[in-house]
Amino acid sequence: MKVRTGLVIKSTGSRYTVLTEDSETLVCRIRGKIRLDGIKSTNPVAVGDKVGIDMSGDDGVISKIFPRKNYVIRRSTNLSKESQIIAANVDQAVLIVTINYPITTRVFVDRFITAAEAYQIPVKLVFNKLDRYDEKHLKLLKEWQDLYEGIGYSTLVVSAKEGANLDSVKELLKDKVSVLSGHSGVGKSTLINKVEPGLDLQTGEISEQHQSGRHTTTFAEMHSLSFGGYIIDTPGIRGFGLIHIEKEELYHFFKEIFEFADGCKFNNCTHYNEPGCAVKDAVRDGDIALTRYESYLSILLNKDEKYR
Ligand SMILES: Nc1nc2c(ncn2[C@@H]2O[C@H](COP(=O)(O)OP(=O)(O)O)[C@@H](O)[C@H]2O)c(=O)[nH]1
Ligand SMILES: [Mg+2]
Ligand SMILES: [Zn+2]
Repeated sequence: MKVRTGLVIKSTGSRYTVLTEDSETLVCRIRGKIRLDGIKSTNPVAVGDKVGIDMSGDDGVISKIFPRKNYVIRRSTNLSKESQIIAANVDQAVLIVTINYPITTRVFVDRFITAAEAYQIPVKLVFNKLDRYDEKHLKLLKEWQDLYEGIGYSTLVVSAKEGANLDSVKELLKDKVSVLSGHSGVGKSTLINKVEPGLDLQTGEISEQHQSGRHTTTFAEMHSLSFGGYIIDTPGIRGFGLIHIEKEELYHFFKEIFEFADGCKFNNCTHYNEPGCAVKDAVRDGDIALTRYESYLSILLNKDEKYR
């Protein structure tokens, strides 16, 4: 029996497009149930997976998933408790942020960062729509950049529409597997098209609303970049789900909070209402940004369960 290996670049739930080692594109099925990493998931194979394909029949059949470096998962939108693997073997998570048109909230950004930290995937922030900002927005933009750069996240400011700073985006993406996320309308597709014109992704459609409906499942697709690397576009997926993080562990994924937590009186401090909390002291002294602490509390106390 002939066995080949390849990279899953597209998944529709029942059919998987695999780019083989010799650069052939095959549409494959899965045989039976493949379970991996003990995850109960609606899709055992995800974009980014390296797989073994059994070529004995007419179709290629995925018979093996190679161990994953990491994976991104989210809760299903349907009522079942199953989760969906969005992508595997990701090198970095790029969040497209707009100060306005539409507004991206701090909590959204911080939730994204927290999840990426938990997945051990490096985060990069790309602020888009520079061309639309007035003085007030530019001031906010500077504040956001200073805050996140200060914590250790690199940022870029671009205008996908006007083509400003696209070289830096290319440099960021070159030779890496990047998951691109951000609210609907922030310009993900526009940016990808500008960086890789051959892709010709749909823009300006409010298709995400439709796609994230209760009964539809969305699947990521991986696009190969001519200058090296891959982008994983995640239509309908606004952020990462925040699952598998214990409350006591949450602060590990807020880098600057983690640094101060050593000084807390109790070693199981959740930095909420415990006495002798060095984190709260640091917030009061301005050493930890209030917005970051608010995001931390909002996740800790599960204030916005509705978030997806
Ligand atoms: N002014 C301005 N508009 C942009 C920019 N990037 C994208 N847009 C517009 O924002 C809308 C949503 O863009 P799209 O790429 O579809 O966003 P997506 O939902 O994140 O994929 C479209 O009308 C784009 O033309 C930008 O840099 N400046
Ligand atoms: Mg889009
Ligand atoms: Zn504390």
